Order: sequence, then C-alpha cells, then structure tokens
Amino acid sequence: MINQENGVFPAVCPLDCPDTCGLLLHKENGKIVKVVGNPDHPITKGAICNKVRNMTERVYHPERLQYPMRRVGAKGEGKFEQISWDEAIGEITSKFSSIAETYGSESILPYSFYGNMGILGVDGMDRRFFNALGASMLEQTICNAAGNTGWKYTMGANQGTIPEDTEHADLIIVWGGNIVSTNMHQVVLAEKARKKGAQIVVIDVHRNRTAQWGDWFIPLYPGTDSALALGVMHVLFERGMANEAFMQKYTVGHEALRDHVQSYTPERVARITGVPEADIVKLAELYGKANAAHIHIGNGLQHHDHGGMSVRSISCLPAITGHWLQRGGGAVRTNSYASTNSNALERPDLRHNPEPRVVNMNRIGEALLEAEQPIRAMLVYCSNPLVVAPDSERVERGFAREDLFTVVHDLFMTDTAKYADIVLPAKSSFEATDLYTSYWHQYVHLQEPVIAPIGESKSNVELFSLLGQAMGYDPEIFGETPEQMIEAALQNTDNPYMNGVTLEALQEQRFVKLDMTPYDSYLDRLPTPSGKIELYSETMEQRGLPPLPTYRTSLEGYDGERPASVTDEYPLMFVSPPNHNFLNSSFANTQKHQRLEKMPMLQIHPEDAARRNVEEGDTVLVWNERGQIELTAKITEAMLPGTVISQGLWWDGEGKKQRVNTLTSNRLSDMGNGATFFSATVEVKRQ
Ligand SMILES: Nc1nc2c(c(=O)[nH]1)N[C@H]1C(S)=C(S)[C@@H](COP(=O)(O)OP(=O)(O)OC[C@H]3O[C@@H](n4cnc5c(=O)[nH]c(N)nc54)[C@H](O)[C@@H]3O)O[C@H]1N2
Ligand SMILES: Nc1nc2c(c(=O)[nH]1)N[C@H]1C(S)=C(S)[C@@H](COP(=O)(O)OP(=O)(O)OC[C@H]3O[C@@H](n4cnc5c(=O)[nH]c(N)nc54)[C@H](O)[C@@H]3O)O[C@H]1N2
Ligand code: SF4
Ligand SMILES: [Mo]
Repeated sequence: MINQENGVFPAVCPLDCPDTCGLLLHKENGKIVKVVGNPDHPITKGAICNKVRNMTERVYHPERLQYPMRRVGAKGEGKFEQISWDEAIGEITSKFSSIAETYGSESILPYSFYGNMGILGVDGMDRRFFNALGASMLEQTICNAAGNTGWKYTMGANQGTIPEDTEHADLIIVWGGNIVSTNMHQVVLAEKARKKGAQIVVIDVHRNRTAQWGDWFIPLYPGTDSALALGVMHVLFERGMANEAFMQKYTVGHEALRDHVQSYTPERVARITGVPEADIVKLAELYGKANAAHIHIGNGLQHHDHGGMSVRSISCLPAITGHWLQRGGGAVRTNSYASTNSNALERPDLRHNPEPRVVNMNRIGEALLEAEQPIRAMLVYCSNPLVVAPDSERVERGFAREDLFTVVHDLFMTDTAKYADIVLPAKSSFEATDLYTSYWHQYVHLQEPVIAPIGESKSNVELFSLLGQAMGYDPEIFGETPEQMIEAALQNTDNPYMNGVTLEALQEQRFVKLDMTPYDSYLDRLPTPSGKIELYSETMEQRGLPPLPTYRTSLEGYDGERPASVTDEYPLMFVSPPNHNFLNSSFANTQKHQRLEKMPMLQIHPEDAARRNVEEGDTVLVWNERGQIELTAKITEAMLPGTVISQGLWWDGEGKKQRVNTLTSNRLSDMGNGATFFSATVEVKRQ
C-alpha cells in the first residue's frame, strides 16, 4: 500500500473511542486526500465523525515533529535543536543506564496512555523495554478504572450488551455519557430502536448534545447518580415491578437490597439529586414497565470521588427487572470480549524486580515533587499529561524539575513536550503496523502502513526496539517484527471469543469478528465469586466498601447529603468533560477543529451569573485552591444552578491559562484508584 501512489486503502481509526471505526483512505500522488468510513464495516457502515474526516489536517499538519531534538532553552520554553536518531538513542540509553546504576532502575518511570490504541505500541514493545529495564510501573487509571471496578463487583467482567442488540431495546437510558460526541454508532443503533418505538432518556449534569437528541432529559447534581439509582430501585420494589423469578435464579442479595432501599424514598432522593420526586417515580415506572430496557453507562458519571459506586449502583438495575433476558436489554459500561496474550506481548518475565514501585498516573505531579525515592527520568508517549492529568499546575511544577531527565515521543510539540530534554517524532497510525481491538464492539482490526513516514518519525514499536537493542537486551525479543508480535498476541489467549482471530484472517479481511458463541450462556456463568449477579457483594465488604449499593456524597470538603451545599469559598460544582471536535487533548492544535469549538468556555446558569454580574461573552476567572484559568462565559440553563461546565481539553498555548485540569483534584476514586476530574468545586468572577 505504502508504495502505491493512488488508490483506496483499508485502515482503522487509532483513537481512544469505543467505535474503533473501519476506514478507507483515498490516496492521490502518494498522499492521503480523503478519509471516509468503510461502508462494509458492520458497525461503521460508512459513517465516521467529523474529527477523523478531517484527519489529514493532523497527519499533514505543518507543525508535525520531523526529527529528534534536544532542548536548548529553559524547560517549558520550547527551544530545541535538531539531533540525529543515533544521538538521541545514545543519549537516552546512557542517561537511563547511569540513572539506573546510581539510583536504581525504579527511579525511571514510563508515562503513557492510549493516544494511539495500537496494542503493539502501548501494551507491547514498550512494556518489554520497561520490564527489561526494571523501571517503575504506571497505574493507568485515568480513564475508566473506577466505573469498571464498580461494574465488576456486580457482573464479574467488563462485558455487557453487545452493540447490535441495542436496536431491539424499547427503552434506552444514556446515563452519564455524551454518545452523540463520544460513541456515535451507538446513536445510530438507538435511532433504529427509536424508529421501532423506543424512548430515549438522558441522565446528565448538563444538556449536552446527547440530551438535546434524546426524548427526555433528566438533569441532576454531579456525583449523585447512586442516589437516583437507589430511588428507582425503591419504587421498583415498592410498586411490585421487581422480577422475583429473575432475581431468585440469577442474583444474590436481593432480599437485603429490598430492605436497604426502603430508606431511599423519592422525597429523600429528590433532595440529594435535584431530580423532582415525580420524575423519579416516572423514570422507575418507565424502566419497570419496559420490555427490553438498555442502560448505556457513560464514562462521565464515574469521574467522581464515588464514581465506582455510581456505576455499581446503576449496574444492579437490570438485575432487579430481569431486562437482561430480553434481546437488547441489560446494560453496558465497557465491553472487553477481546483480549490478547499479554505475557507474550509484554514479557513481564524480563523483570529483575517482579514487584516494582507503582505510581498512579493521576498523581504524577505529586509523585514528581514528593516521592520518597525520587523519579529521576521519564519517558512520555501516547499521552499529554500536562493537559490531561488532574491538578496540572502541580504536574507542570514536577516536569519543570531541573534534575529530571524527560523524553517525550509524540507527533506534536505538546504542552508536555515543551518540558522534555529530548523530543522524538512519532509516526501517525497510518504510517505503521498495529493491532486494534474495540472496547465496545466485536471486531479486531489490523493496520498496515498506507503512507511513508513523515520526516524521520518512528512508531512506538520502532522506538522501543531501538532502545532495547541499544541497551544490549535480547535481540530476538527486541528485534521481533510487528507481524511476529501480532502472532504472539493472538496465540494462547485462553479466551474463547478470540477463536478464529488470526494474523492470516486479519491480513485477508482487515477486520475479523470475535466468536460470540460463549455470549449466549453469559448469564449462566458470570465470573463473580458466586457465579451470579451480586446485588450484595462480600468482596466489597471484605475491602471495607458498602456491600450494597449506597449513596455517598462526591463533593470535596462536604460530607453531608445535599450536594448543592458546597463550601462557601468554592460554591460551584465544576465539571469538565471532553468536547465534540477534540479527542481528549488531541486535535486541540489543529485549526479546523479549534475553529469548530471556537474557544474554551464556561457554561454558567443565569442565576449564578447574575449573582456575579457575569454577562454573556465576558472573560471570567475560574479558580480554586489549585489554580486559576480564564474562560469565556456562556450563560445557559443547560444545567441546574450551582453547576458550571467547561468542555474540552484545550492546551495552554501562547500566554494563555485555559487548561481545565488546573482546577481538578488528584484525589483518587472510591474504587480502582481512578480519576475524580468532575468532583471539583470552584468560584467564578468577571475579569
Ligand atoms: N468527541 C470525542 N469523543 C471521545 C472523546 C473525546 O475527547 N471527544 N474521548 C474518548 C474517551 S477517552 C472516553 S473515556 C469517552 C468518554 O465519553 P463519555 O462516556 O460520553 O463520557 P464523558 O464525555 O466524559 O462524560 C459524559 C457525560 O457525563 C456527564 N457527567 C459528569 N458528571 C456526571 C455525573 O455525576 N452524573 C451524570 N449522570 N453525568 C455526569 C458529563 O457532563 C458528560 O456530559 O469518549 C471517547 N470519545
Ligand atoms: N478534565 C478532564 N481531564 C481528562 C478527561 C476529562 O474528561 N476531563 N478525560 C480523561 C480521559 S477519559 C482520558 S482517556 C485521558 C486521555 O489522555 P491522553 O491519553 O493523554 O490523551 P490525548 O490528550 O489524546 O493525548 C495523547 C497524545 O498521544 C499522542 N500520540 C498519538 N499517537 C501516537 C503514537 O503513535 N505514538 C506516540 N508516542 N504518541 C502518539 C498524541 O499526539 C497526543 O499528544 O484524559 C483524561 N483527562
Ligand atoms: S473517533 Fe470514534 S467515531 Fe470518529 S472515526 Fe474514530 S472510532 Fe470512529
Ligand atoms: Mo478515556
């Protein structure tokens, strides 16, 4: 493909998005001129989002990094000089070696996430390198750790309704997810259900694009979802809408749950959530009377102090009504039916220190500034921590440490890369070979290079192969080709869903469907300790968590029951979810995507604005004890009074202070050591 100047070539979207679309790249004179959805892909069906339709803006952006560079200015200043790959690899390996020798290998830390979802590059050759080096390990819990852990207490594994079935649902509840922007093919499937009469309910803290599309929007206070779920359960039990036969056969703990939810009366739940009593009853009636209700549990509601419990509570609902038994009924948080052989890919056996120090990625600022055993070197790839990690002022102070040796591998000079000692240019996914699974649908994809690398850029696999070989590690392990790695990844996975997914099949078909045979008996052998849906979880009890779904307030500094009563100093709840045209902080530097989002804004309720003399379009200062940013006020009744919203992970850019994570906390969630981005409080004033 790479050598063909013209034609249409298969590809896969590499972004951290559940849809993992099949793409077709149109090439003219050796350049990609158009990116479209593959019409033959059963989920994509030819439709892709605006972000990726404009992917050529990113791939051929004039500011793409072309060659390795060494810092010549101060950290953060962004001044670099060109060096060769040989020099870069030599400098990195000699620094890493001397740091490991003097201070121990665990003073070196990788920092990565899923800027490119290719498994070989982020869960493959990179891991081999850090394992062989004996580096500290990064706990990668910035995205969905809290909610996934909460779900697993109830259901055992991150497996729920399969996407295609949801078109058969007669009620779809989108709970804390902005699927119009973040999971567009679920919207397509829900539209099919809607044509057959399904109703769409959206439960969110603001009237996002999805709420505007749905039939009924229920706004609530941030972090109060457990209370709402418990209120619904109260009504279901009280009005005889619980499915006794289902609960007997498939669940444990339903008697205890029935007693427990008696105290969550609609009156009490209304006070906690801001949802009127009548609406709580109406929601429960809708849910209880539906035949096949599907709940899409988004990522947003779990970015809270008690986000794990929110997902845990909601995941109990379909077990009370038995919607699981109907096609399309049930719920989904994320789907991990696919898996690969991680031992073969990551080679944990290469470690001399099998239990290394673990650093939580949400606390990277604190770790850099305060770790007892200082972090002396970092290699950042597929992530932009200065923008995406919480408490970003602290992260920035950490990266500014003069005695820290930092390498950043990226396509662009991000806010993070400006703090690097060595910056390395990364290939885009269309320039490399890699393997992609989806965390929502059932197709596994292969990407092979469609265009030649831009400048001297290298893929993650190439970078870590070079580093491993320069360190003198086993040339067989560090010399493996991507194809050899894929074969290893697909062998002995012990996962029956992976039957038939082979390199040959992928090379021939580009994407291969999982073998979904085991899904038919999914409910009969859940991987929970009891083998059933656990409404009461002894594991949670043993871990000091409430064994039954229980509401706890999510607001910083406040331990009462009513979230509207936040502190006097910071009275507004601040929620900062992603926007439509960026993918986390990716695309925040492409002009086309920027223009579509206009500018970083603060959505504020008219009551809260009036109290502060804030008018539409004003520049406002938003601050708390962690720092301050400037945003443009947008006055709207999209949320309940007391909540303010800023969408999108903008970079700071020239002289601007606009990163929302300046204001977010690095506290960890109740479960899974996850991020608590949306449990922040702030004050606002006119500039
Ligand atoms: N366009 C676009 N698509 C993306 C991304 C992107 O940045 N842009 N990011 C990708 C990634 S990495 C992820 S994890 C997913 C995330 O996508 P989603 O699962 O949709 O999650 P979020 O967009 O983080 O949040 C969804 C909604 O939850 C709301 N919310 C916040 N707090 C609460 C709460 O306490 N209760 C309730 N009910 N709602 C709450 C937010 O306001 C937001 O409207 O999207 C992926 N897709
Ligand atoms: N306030 C707030 N903060 C959030 C969120 C939120 O909703 N609100 N969302 C959180 C969530 S859910 C997530 S998942 C995280 C996401 O955080 P990140 O995973 O850090 O996501 P991105 O901002 O997209 O940064 C990815 C970087 O990888 C680079 N990259 C892309 N491809 C490659 C490659 O092949 N090789 C290398 N070396 N680099 C590559 C991109 O250019 C980009 O700079 O952010 C979290 N932060
Ligand atoms: S970002 Fe999501 S919706 Fe857009 S092309 Fe990629 S996988 Fe598809
Ligand atoms: Mo995420």
